[in-house]
Amino acid sequence: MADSFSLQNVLDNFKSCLNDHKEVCLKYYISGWRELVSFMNSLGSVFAFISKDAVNKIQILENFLTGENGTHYVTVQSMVKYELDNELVDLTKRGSHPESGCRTLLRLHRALRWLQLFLESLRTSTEDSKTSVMCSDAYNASLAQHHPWLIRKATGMAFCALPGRDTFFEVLNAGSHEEVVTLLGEALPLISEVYQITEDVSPRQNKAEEG
Ligand code: 1Q0
Repeated sequence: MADSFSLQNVLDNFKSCLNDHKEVCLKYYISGWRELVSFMNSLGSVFAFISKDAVNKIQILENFLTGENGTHYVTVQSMVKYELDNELVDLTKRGSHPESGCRTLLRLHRALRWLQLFLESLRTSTEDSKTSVMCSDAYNASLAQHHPWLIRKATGMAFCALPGRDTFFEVLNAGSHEEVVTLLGEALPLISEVYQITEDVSPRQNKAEEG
């Protein structure tokens, strides 16, 4: 993880994510998320409950990657195949494999959809756009449908604590507003491609989603 957040670091990780076979490398996927979490941490403690959950999920994937079966966890594709072939994915949370790579990845994958929507609206926003509105619109169109009422309420309150658009652009640490917009324009196709390739990985993965 870098010492301080920069949008460029996020971009670099998602750029490195896809290998020559268009497979998603878990190592860079994880690093990309770590960067994003470090950014979220800089926004204040009101986001701590989100950050904690994200770090927990990132850590689960990292433990698989560095664990004894790590060679199966190099790409999302190999992980899904390995876990499904070996019946390591539970259909219910109370099963014997509650924290499989597949279920953990799916939570982050849904969050990546939120990110994609949020960044796109940030990129096309105008001076009077509100980050909290952009953020919650993106959330309602993605993650919210998977979250219970309490989480939705807590998340909605956290969004209200987001800095305004100007400050937000500054914390992104990527130069002038124009430069940020350019960089967002470069980052978005990469994030979208990683999202889409993960989405297409396995029709069986969706069946395993609640496991
Ligand atoms: C900048 C504002 C950050 C807003 C983050 C939006 C996502 C809201 C997610 C709310 C999660 C609430 C905590 C608990 C959720 C879990 O119940 C849920 C399900 O897990 P489980 O094990 O119970 O089935 N977990 C999830 O859905 C995973 C959520 C992961 C969220 C990861 C968010 C990381 C955010 C990064 C900041 C991005 C900054 C954007 C701008 C950067 C520009 C490049």
